[in-house]
Amino acid sequence: METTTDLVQEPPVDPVALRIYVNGEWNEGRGAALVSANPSRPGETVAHGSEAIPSDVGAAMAAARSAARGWARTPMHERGAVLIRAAEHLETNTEAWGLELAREEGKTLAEGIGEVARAAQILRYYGNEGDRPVGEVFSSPRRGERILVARRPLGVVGVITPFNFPIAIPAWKIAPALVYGNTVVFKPASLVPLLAMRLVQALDAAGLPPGVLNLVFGPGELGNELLEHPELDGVTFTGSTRVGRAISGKAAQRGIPVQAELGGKNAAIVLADADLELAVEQVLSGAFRSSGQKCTATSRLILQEEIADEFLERLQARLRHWVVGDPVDPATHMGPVVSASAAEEIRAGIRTALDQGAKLVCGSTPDPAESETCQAAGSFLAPSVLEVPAGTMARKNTAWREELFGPVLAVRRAADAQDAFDLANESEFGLSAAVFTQDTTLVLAAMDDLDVGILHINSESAGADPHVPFGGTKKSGYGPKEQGGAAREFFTHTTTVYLRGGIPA
Ligand code: UN1
Repeated sequence: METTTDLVQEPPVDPVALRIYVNGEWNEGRGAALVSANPSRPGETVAHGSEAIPSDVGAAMAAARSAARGWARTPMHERGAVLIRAAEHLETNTEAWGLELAREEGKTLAEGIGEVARAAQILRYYGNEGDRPVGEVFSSPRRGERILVARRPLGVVGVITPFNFPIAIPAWKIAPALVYGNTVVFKPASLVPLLAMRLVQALDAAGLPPGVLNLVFGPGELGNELLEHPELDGVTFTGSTRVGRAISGKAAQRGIPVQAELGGKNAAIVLADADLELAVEQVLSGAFRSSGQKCTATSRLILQEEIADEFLERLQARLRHWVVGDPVDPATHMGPVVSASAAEEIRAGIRTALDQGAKLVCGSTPDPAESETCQAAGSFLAPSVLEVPAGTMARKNTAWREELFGPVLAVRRAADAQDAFDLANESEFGLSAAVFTQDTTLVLAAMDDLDVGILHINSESAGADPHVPFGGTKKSGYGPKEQGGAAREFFTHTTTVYLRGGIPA
């Protein structure tokens, strides 16, 4: 692995002022100070402002409620037109906001720019929803009658999002919420308020009526305030399984629908007949892009015994030239994780895994001073590969079992394809998996056997297109899936209409 020693010198950028957005107005928060810090450069502030206070949530909910009927009655094509205009704003600002994203979250500049472009693509996809079918028509057993299944919005929806895709995940929740006629109160992760504000600014500039979308910054308690608010009609969340389960429990108690997209412990399975060069490339990308901070990241690698040694050698050879450094340097493959405390937790996970018998193939030792990366302190980690030896303790190893949410890949060996699929299913999570093989019979077996919501054949475990369902099984999700037609299942409910003319048939 290589590290960039000198940080790229750029002109100093003034921190951006953060504002909350309630009922179409931008205001300073009245709560605690909120600082968006650059994880690559200790002490550098990307944006600052103040959190909202509980009464702002009340005001946001009231605004969302009073805007709800008018917005629901606005033709879907008009609602979509706002999203398309917002997409244009994102496209105009892709480079600038992509840079802000890299500075705020720590993913590389290319990934940051790619994410802003992806958010625009999501807005465009939902912006065209008015051109697609919106319900169903059934025949009736009675003369002179048709039965329609129409869709109606839920009403006021809470949107709670994580740090790791600061603009794409908000876009893929807010765009369907709005196009299907809901109004929204949005609480993003406090680590990435700037990109959340950029998305709301784009929608505001696109002409969204006041109250349809509201943005509040704040800690988990503010999320609770939102969840407990009597006007809330549904909540969509992406984040940890622990928080997601608590939110789902609260939503169930209140009897409101919940969509929770949670953790992953995604396996890449490399079978003996795979193209190893392709598989190495894809595993590297799946495991270490965005510093492994994706719910879809490859965090387990299952190698068929025959090719295991060769695969690990090739992986190590590539990692020797993997550049860890400032994400705005074009030479960098991997930036920091989102904060120094996140890095410390991941190091602790590596330490536990090693104590439990895992072997470090390459990467971060638990002690930053001994680590391979010269920037090991703070938020930087080396891409780390740990082999978990076979045995009764293997399934309990932390690196194999727990979502560490960092650049850590746990490896095990499998005797054959069936053994590999069984190992992949040996997880409480079921989000995505990747299988590398050229044998269609094995692909069909993988489709039958692997208990996941997303299966990649010969491509990395991460990635998602806006027009197809996204989400997992087991501990990885709860409630309807996201994206594509699946999003409609969550953001609308059906009204079955028995329709007759006014004159007896
Ligand atoms: C991707 O794999 O590109 O939180 C998207 C996450 C997921 C999104 C993954 N909801 O990482």
